[in-house]
Amino acid sequence: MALEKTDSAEEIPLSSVSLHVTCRIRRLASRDQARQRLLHIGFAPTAQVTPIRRSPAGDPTAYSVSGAVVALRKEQADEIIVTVNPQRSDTGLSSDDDILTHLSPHSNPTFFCPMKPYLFNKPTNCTRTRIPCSLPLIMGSRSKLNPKYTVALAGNPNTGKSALFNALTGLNQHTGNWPGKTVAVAEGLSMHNGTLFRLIDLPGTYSLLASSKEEEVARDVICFGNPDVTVVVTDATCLKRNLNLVMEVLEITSKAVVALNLVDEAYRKKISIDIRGLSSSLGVPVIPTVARQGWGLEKLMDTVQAVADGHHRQNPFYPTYHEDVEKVVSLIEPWIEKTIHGNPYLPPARWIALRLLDGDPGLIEELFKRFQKASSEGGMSA
Ligand SMILES: Nc1nc2c(ncn2[C@@H]2O[C@H](COP(=O)(O)OP(=O)(O)OP(=O)(O)O)[C@@H](O)[C@H]2O)c(=O)[nH]1
Ligand SMILES: [Mg+2]
Repeated sequence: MALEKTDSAEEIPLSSVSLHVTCRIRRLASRDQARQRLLHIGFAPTAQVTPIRRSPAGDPTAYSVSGAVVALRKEQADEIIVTVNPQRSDTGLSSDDDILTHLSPHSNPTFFCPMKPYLFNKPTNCTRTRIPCSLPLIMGSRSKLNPKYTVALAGNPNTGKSALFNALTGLNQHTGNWPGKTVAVAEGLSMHNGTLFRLIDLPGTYSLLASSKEEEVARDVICFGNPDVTVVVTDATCLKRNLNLVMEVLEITSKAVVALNLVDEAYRKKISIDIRGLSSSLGVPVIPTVARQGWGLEKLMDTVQAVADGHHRQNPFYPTYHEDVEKVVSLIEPWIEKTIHGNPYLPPARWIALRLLDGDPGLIEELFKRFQKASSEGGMSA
């Protein structure tokens, strides 16, 4: 059914919008986890969406949203309330300025990417040293070498985590099942400026509110693995949807670095990004990279090392929530603080308080297990 709307203010479900008609999301009718999931995959209020393909059976439909293509079932699209904007056509690019302006209301909303494309093909001066490839690397336990720092590579699916991991570790890597889960995770070693790093290539995740086994593994490493540095690998061509995970990670650890990957693609699509502004808004370093070419990796590892050594002043962005939420958090946070007693393998008390309010059953179960383990090992007060 072709949709011929002239009143752009009329709210309709996304499922009723015709193919190739661009619309803007007004609100989500779904609640709780279904709502969170839609937000995490880019269906956020104010985002532009274009239905681009429908399966022969009529369901699901592929949508271009926040610079990516995502398939939704009709019942999910029914819950997304949109208005059709007949003037604008979707370019497939995200309006990252919305979120960046939100992050820093005083920052300049014009964006620039200072790189020139020829730079991406230039070989970089490599100071990493190759390590003998016969190292027995199985989740660290049998490694004869003692890496000084553990670095987790996190990020949305397809942002180039494995490309980055391969470029940094070469053949010095091993893939094994994560303990207790049938999910393959690769880890490897990389020597940089004389310091040995253990890198973990995590499965892609949109959020720490995990909804698959892969996402649970990524969540467990970031939340409970106490990595020395978490590198969040983001896709510069659809930054907006990637920033959700960045902000979730910043709530857990200040020892984070953002790798702004795929800047070659962003340049090709004429997307410009104010990297310095982004870094100052997030309060952590943002390093542009082209993992496939190995471009920017020296600077990335220099920065990772500086953060791990504590030589980089981090001032991460912490979101504040509605005053009712903040009131409850302020009531339970001191109790949690007293209970976890600075245990490094448990996330900060504020984060735990917020997750208890979220009510994600999988995460609460995991937290409970960790609490029990930590208290049986004597790491917590009563
Ligand atoms: N143009 C370009 N392509 C890249 C870059 N980094 C990675 N890629 C490509 O992007 C695709 C996905 O890269 P992966 O490294 O597999 O992404 P990933 O984040 O590990 O993906 P998942 O593990 O599935 O979450 C591959 O085809 C890479 O070659 C980059 O900087 N520029
Ligand atoms: Mg990968």
